[in-house]
Amino acid sequence: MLEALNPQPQDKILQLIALYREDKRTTKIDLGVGVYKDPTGLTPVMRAVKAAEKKLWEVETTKTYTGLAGEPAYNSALVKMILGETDRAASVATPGGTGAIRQALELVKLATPGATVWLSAPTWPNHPSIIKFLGMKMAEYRYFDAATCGVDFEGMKADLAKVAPGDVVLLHGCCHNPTGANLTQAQWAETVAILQKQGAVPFVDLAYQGFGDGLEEDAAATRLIAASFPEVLIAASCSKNFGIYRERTGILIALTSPDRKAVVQGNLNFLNRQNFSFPPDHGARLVTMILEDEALTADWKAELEEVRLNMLTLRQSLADALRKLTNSDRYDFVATHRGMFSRLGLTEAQVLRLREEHAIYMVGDSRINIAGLNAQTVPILAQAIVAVGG
Ligand code: PLP
Ligand code: TYF
Repeated sequence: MLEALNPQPQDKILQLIALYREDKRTTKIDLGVGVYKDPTGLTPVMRAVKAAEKKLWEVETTKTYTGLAGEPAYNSALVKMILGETDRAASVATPGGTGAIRQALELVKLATPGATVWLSAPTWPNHPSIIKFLGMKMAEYRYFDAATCGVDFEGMKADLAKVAPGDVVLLHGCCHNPTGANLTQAQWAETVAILQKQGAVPFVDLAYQGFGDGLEEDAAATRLIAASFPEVLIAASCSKNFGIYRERTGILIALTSPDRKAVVQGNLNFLNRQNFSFPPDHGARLVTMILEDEALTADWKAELEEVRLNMLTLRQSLADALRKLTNSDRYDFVATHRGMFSRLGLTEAQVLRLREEHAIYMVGDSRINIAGLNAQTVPILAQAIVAVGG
């Protein structure tokens, strides 16, 4: 049986981690995988997470199974953090944001097997990979303007006008991965109007709430969408904003009408059961403990804000360094982009030269993880970009 298996394509982002590890040069710089790193290069356990873990050890009395949808307290705390008060949300805890995306797509397949899922071009590589794996139909809408490294909003609008009723449109709620280019509030409003006109079902991937303009600000587009459509899917991740990557903590929210909520919830529970029975609880429990405790919430928010501002400072200093070295404003977009990533607009050959000649690792499409930089490496990167003709 197993001899019938063929090799599977590897994730380019994860491949880069292995290449970086093998590199013996001590000057190497890792701007690959999207993991937050502090100025010393560490991905720290957040203070509030540590405190919650300590408390959990003291108060936890059982590790018996949780419910199929996870612990209700987790779901309601996270739904509130993302959407504010709502009575339209069916939800299940999932293994990370990826688990939520997978379950959302399976839900779409259950409900409307023929629907096309629209993705931004480009998007996070796991989106098309999972859609293809599930045998679903897929289409792309233009998103990134290579000339300006901003959003190609005219192209996006033209493509979204071709969406058929009932099609699912996947939108990055904030901090677009891999480009870092994001819609303005006014552009979100226009996008919503087009999708309403087309009869589309929005599917929001929210993996970086708190990494862009702030915890509330980064939820604004998701909240606008929630208020504008009868049905919305939201796949959210706690990996980044709580720094609990390996605990696999996410949530899938399906907004629906009150009379459909019980059936939708039942289908979400059903999908969890088919795939893994009960969702992981440790990370979800930590998140709940933080969000239910005023002091822990305040400390977590303060640290998340430090993280966000550190990335903004790095953005500004990289943009400044490139402005000086190129004597032009063509890299100013680095400072306007938001989240962990910026696509720099370099060619694959330039990205390869950066790796081979300068030991600087970024994804092949010239996406950099801003948090991989620090005050010392910003000028090194800027000089290397110019040296390879960027
Ligand atoms: N969606 C996007 C756009 C991401 O970049 C990520 C990765 O961090 C995820 C979803 C899911 O992350 P995780 O499964 O680690 O929670
Ligand atoms: O885009 C990134 O770098 C993060 C981390 O299969 C990641 O989202 C990358 C690949 C992957 C899972 C997570």
